[in-house]
Amino acid sequence: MSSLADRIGVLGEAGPLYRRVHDALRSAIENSLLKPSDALPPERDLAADFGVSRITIRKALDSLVAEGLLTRKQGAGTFVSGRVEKQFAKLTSFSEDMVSRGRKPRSEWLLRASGTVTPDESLTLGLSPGTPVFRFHRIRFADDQPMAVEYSTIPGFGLPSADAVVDSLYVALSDAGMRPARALQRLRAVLVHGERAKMLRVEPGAPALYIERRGFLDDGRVIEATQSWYRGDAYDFVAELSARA
Ligand code: 16G
Repeated sequence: MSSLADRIGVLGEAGPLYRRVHDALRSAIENSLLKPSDALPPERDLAADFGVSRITIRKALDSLVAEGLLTRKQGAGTFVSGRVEKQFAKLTSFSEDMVSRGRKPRSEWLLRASGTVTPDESLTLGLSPGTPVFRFHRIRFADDQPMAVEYSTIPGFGLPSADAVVDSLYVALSDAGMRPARALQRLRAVLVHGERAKMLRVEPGAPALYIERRGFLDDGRVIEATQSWYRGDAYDFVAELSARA
């Protein structure tokens, strides 16, 4: 099999050597020559293949790790991290986000059930305690990589039944004429432990983004309350900011 350096071709001619290796690997990732979760060859092989020193390779990899394109796993090596960029201002679903990036969305069900509003939820959803709701707890995957653990609560009036949600919650809500028209979102950095770390396939204590979304219908009713724990190494939120008020 041809080496990675062979497949990448010649390095650029301008700038420091480590930068040229960095740029070559970066475009290999951008052009899907290297795919999410792919392991990179060991540093000494890369050095031999590119005809540069190991220090140069190490420096190039360090900067790609700092940019979030590569991830180092202790004892296992260096991998393409498969980050996904999310436009923060767009009200899209997980499935849509993944498909638009050429990834295949998939979910593992933890819970799909009907119940009634808890006192805590009644504030978030603006419903009286005891009102019927549906609960959907899922591990969300892009291809075979776990991206998020997500707990959604939908008021009973939003869906015909819990089984209405098959692959995408937003498809089921659209079918019922209940897709949120706008949403409020709050996020913060957290560390994940225990079961949640296991489900995301990260080390206990790894960083994650905790996001709460409250989705509203045009008439102002809350149609969705979702808590998500996104893997810190898998998601980039991009927001467009304007200086105009
Ligand atoms: C996203 C939303 C979540 C929504 C889900 C629906 C964020 C932070 N959260 O994960 O609120 O319930 O998409 O996805 O973007 P689905 O239609 O693929 O089930």
